[in-house]
Amino acid sequence: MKLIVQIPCYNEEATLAQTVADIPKIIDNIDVVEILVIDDGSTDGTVEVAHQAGVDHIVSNTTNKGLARSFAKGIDACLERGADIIVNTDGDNQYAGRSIPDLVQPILQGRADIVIGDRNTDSISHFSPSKKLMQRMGSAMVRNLTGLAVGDAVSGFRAYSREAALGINVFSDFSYTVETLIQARSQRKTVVSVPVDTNPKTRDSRLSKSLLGFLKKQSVTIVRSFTMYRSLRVFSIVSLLLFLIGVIPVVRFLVYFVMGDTDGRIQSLVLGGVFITLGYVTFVLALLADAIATNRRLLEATVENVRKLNRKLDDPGNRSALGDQEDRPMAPDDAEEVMPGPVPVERDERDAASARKPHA
Ligand SMILES: Nc1nc2c(ncn2[C@@H]2O[C@H](COP(=O)(O)OP(=O)(O)O)[C@@H](O)[C@H]2O)c(=O)[nH]1
Ligand SMILES: [Mg+2]
Repeated sequence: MKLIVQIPCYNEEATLAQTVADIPKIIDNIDVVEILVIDDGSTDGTVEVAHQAGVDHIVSNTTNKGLARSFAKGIDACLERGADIIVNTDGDNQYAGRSIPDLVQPILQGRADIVIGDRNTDSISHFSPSKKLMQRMGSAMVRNLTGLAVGDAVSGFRAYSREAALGINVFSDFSYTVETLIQARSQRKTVVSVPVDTNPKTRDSRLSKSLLGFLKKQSVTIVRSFTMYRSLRVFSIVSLLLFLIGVIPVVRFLVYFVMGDTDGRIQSLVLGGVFITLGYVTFVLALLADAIATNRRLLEATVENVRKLNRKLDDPGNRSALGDQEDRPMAPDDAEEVMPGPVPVERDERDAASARKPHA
């Protein structure tokens, strides 16, 4: 059982060494603990510090690409390096490394696919009352929308089983934390929360500088994720609201009409007609969006399977099972015999992946 702890870092030279030092190297029921740093185009000495700290792998973005993309790149790199469990933590040593064994426990016990480290934000003394309120509101919103029992939805301290990691697709530039939870719900993954410790503050949060900015960005992520994963429900609700708004003036018109008074009531009819038409169009949109979402689920399942096949081909044992087949160009007919499905593409991707050398 291999655990890889990934640390997305953007200019974290001051705190990275301590973060790495705090990660336990021996954990019950885990054979190997490795550390992977994702350098997000840092301009300070982050990479040197990572080397000195003895991390096992470093992957780098050429320029700063933001946390969400760095997170996704890290997950891919960990899978490529054979991780059975992946833990994500911050480079500012915000989360206590000693809580990692608790975080992976539910996955080791087969009780969870994803484990979220709950910081109990109310008890953190350096969080301002507005930040605490923001965290509470954000988590309550995600709980209500997804039905997942998570106390700290925006916590970056998480553990993913290999199976859950294979299903991750991050699209938003800002918050992968909320997006991956909504996705996990749609993929019927089991998400559990465990209490974790945090360290004293080392620096101000760079991601949530202002309350309003944070709320705005989180709201956009939530709305985008919901229209993507729960499109039928979202658009149907909007359609029903428009329809009901339209019915009121139309009924008003009809009542007056039956009473024989149509003078000046035609506006109600026009207004009602417009809203009812909009409601109908939105309902058609709901059906279309649902059809697209079904395709999306199929694509996600395909991507997950392609990733699994890639990892299988990365395994030297499986490679030797393929024999010398893999050393010679594979004709499409041969490909069919070795493994049904998209084998030629798999080989291309696998070769491209193995050509990429880890920096460590
Ligand atoms: N702010 C910021 N953090 C990044 C970026 N890329 C990677 N990170 C890392 O993301 C983690 C979370 O950032 P942090 O400022 O601690 O956010 P917070 O914990 O949500 O308050 C840290 O380990 C950063 O080094 C980026 O472009 N901007
Ligand atoms: Mg942090």
